[in-house]
Amino acid sequence: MAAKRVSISSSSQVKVPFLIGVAGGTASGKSTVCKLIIEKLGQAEMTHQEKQVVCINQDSFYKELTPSERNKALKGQYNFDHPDAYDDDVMYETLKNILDGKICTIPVYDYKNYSFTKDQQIVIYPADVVLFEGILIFYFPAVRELFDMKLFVDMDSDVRLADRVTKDIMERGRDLDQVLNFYMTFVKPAFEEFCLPTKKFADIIIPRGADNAVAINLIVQHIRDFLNNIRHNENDNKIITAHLSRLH
Ligand code: UZR
Ligand code: MG
Repeated sequence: MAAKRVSISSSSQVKVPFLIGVAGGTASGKSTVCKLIIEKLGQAEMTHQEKQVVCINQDSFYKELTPSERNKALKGQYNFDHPDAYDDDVMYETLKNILDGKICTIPVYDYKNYSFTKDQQIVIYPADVVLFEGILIFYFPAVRELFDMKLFVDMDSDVRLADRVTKDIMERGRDLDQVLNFYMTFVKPAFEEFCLPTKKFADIIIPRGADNAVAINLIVQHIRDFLNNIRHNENDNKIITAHLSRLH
């Protein structure tokens, strides 16, 4: 971690972002927590290049389905909540590239078609803070080690199921039978087996998710301190550079 901070203040000006992982069960409020953090930092209205804080989703790292897996998915028989559904190598490589200050392109997942959206990619420009959210982001050890800060959004499972039903029907084009079947067969068992045990890796657990204004404000203050520190370092750099150029 110390080595990463040094390169922020180096004169090469490579941005080494502060990487925050936001995990939690389905419909726990991960995306809303990320949105609130970004809004409270005053980042929501900025363009991608101006943004100091960006958010990416683990959905972008689903493995492409084979035709037979796609058929299974259509019949509600494919487990999207299992770690094997994700390409953790690509996830790791992408986060490494982001941490190296490289511009990255990330595919957009389309829940209605169980595939990636054609001709649409998100471009991630070097940012000061990157939020990475998803159900299993603390599951893969190599990925887990990349985070500077790990948050786990903890929400009552009845509330999560209720929200998941609404979300799947309204946004993901599913019907009630399909949603409940998916939930009981895959989502709930996988949460208990793979997601919940990763709570122990979190630095901060946020009870009641997005409703917990105190926790979110504390996290936002921590990010602000981090960003202010970067600005200080950048200013120090400019002063040192000015001094040096005067000496020459
Ligand atoms: P969040 N998921 C789908 O419903 N359809 C897909 O094509 C891909 C993923 C679900 C997945 C998981 N489970 O529970 C959820 N299923 O997306 C994670 N079935 O997303 O954390 O936003 O709820
Ligand atoms: Mg979400």
